[in-house]
Amino acid sequence: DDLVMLEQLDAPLIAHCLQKRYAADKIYTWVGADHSVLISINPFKHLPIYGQYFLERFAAPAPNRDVEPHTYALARRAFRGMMDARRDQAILISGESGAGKTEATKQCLHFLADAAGTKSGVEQRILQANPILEAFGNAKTVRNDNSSRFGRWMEVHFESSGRVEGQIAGAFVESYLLEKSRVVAQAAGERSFHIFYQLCSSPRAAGLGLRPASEHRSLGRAGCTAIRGVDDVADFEAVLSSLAAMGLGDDEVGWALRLCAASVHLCDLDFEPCDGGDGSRVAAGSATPLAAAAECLGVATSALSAALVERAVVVRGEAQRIRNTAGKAEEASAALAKAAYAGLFRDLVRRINAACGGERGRLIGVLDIFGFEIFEANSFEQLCINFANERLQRTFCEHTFENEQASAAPRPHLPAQAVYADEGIAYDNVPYIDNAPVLALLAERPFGLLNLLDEEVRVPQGSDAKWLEKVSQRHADHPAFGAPKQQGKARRDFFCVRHYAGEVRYSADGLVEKNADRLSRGLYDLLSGSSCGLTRACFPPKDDAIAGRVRTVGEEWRSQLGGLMQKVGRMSPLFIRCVKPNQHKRPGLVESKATIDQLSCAGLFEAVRIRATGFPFRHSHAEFARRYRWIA
Ligand code: AOV
Ligand code: MG
Repeated sequence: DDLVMLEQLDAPLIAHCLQKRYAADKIYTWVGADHSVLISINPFKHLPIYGQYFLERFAAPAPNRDVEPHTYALARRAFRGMMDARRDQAILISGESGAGKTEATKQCLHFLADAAGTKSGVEQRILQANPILEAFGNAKTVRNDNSSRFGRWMEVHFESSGRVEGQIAGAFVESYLLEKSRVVAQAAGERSFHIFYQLCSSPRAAGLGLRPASEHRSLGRAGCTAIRGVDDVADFEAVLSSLAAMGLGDDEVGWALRLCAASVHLCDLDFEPCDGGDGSRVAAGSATPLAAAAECLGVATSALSAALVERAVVVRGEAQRIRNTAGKAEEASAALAKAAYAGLFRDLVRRINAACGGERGRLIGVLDIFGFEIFEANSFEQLCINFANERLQRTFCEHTFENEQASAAPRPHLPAQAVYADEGIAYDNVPYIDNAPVLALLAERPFGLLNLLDEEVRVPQGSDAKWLEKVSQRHADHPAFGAPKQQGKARRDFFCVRHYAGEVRYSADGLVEKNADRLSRGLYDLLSGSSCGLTRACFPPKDDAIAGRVRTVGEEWRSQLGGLMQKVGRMSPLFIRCVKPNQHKRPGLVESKATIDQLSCAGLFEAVRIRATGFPFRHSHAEFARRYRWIA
């Protein structure tokens, strides 16, 4: 059950052991006796190891027996750590797309809700938040039928004193980087967010002017509207009941669905050039979606079409309106669709927090972030996602290698070697791969790729090509950077980053625009002038006076992630390292090379060795005496 117990600690043996366990349906394995690192290998089938019986079994493990590896066991360890050591705990879940992070998150939350439930039922609401987040934030990708297209940090707060000590007090969820471009278009074989297909297959569709998903451009063009084994109709019912549980009334649910429908209609609009091509208008054939979109947004049809075919600019201090070409009008329409949906998502998260409220006492946080991604075409989204995974990997390194080899209680100021030397223990340092250089390449001020991309948003006439030129010069010799190569006549807009989990080829095309994420003032004002109060509340009127420097998407994300990592740094971390055994979502199949690559990229082989050679428990004499004196 624990890799550290192996007699030999070489990579092939470790991999062999995991493979054998997997074949016997033992998908979980500990790394180290302190049970703070758990490996999970996606079974791609339902295993009878969850649910009430197992929740109870893991909540009260038999005395004098080693605890079996399980997500429940790790969650219990977090709970005990919080109660006994009185320290906040962070469960950090990582792994590539489709490896099982979201499932592990749900299992941990389920355990906590069950182990520390209350009479108020707040733990039920916390669990009910999940169907909503998944419907609005998950989608089918080629990697995963239920891929999280946003990152989330979920805090469960516990009462820290009195008779109710240890009971759940509330929860808080923060969401990151919703991939809103998916609202408009998807890669072949992928879907937009689940909610759209659920809505289109429900009786409510007709009332919103929606037809079957395949007939809408933003839902059907990628050639995939149904997922095998997924019942959109039933899932929709679950979402509706979860929304009700969060306290949304019928009018609010109706509003949320109208915003979804508006996004769909906006993407169905066609524009045709007029007046010699300088201007454009909504094509005659698009009258129906135009009217439907306007109605769903609560704005006049004429106001909507005007906001799409014209934009306001300030020339020499004077506001002027210039006309959009058909192409620009289409972009405006897509931008509006994305903004409406993103505003809705933000609002739903806010409502979930209001319903689960109660930030007090101690907490256990669970981080379920989009996994490391390598697609055919990698863009801004992947750059941000992979950056986050690098940061997470860094935290793992710090915790496992540097803390192990460096400081640890009771003498945090001393490197571990010094402690070992002091105690007369012989110890060899284990070398490991440090991903600090990649992180520096991506985001070290002032010349990191993302930092320079922010600059490019601000300089006049900034462009993808100029940015690429700059970074290629600046980082030509960086070991983790691959500058674009001329390939025949092909455009040189690709560059490579050697991430800890593999080399990724990114396209520079569109990076600046995606980072800027500008919604024109006219479109924003359209939303904030909606006749629907709920929409207005999502897009409060902007005051020109306070509209200062706008943050880029990358900056916002880095600051969120930085804040999170700081918070996590003050907590005791626990890690679930999810592994995807094959790319075909098939049970029982382990593709050795890819699996070993994941283990090795995640630094797990070194982690096993370090934990076996090191001494993870380092109590002070006083602590030891307090804890174990009763034995004597
Ligand atoms: P992810 O969260 O790591 O990917 P998920 O947790 O969504 O991956 O898992 C992908 C799929 O694998 C699930 O929908 C299940 O079908 C299956 N699966 C995962 N864990 C288990 C388990 N313990 N038991 C049974 N089936 C499982 V992404 O969100 O794409 O990075 O962005
Ligand atoms: Mg996920």
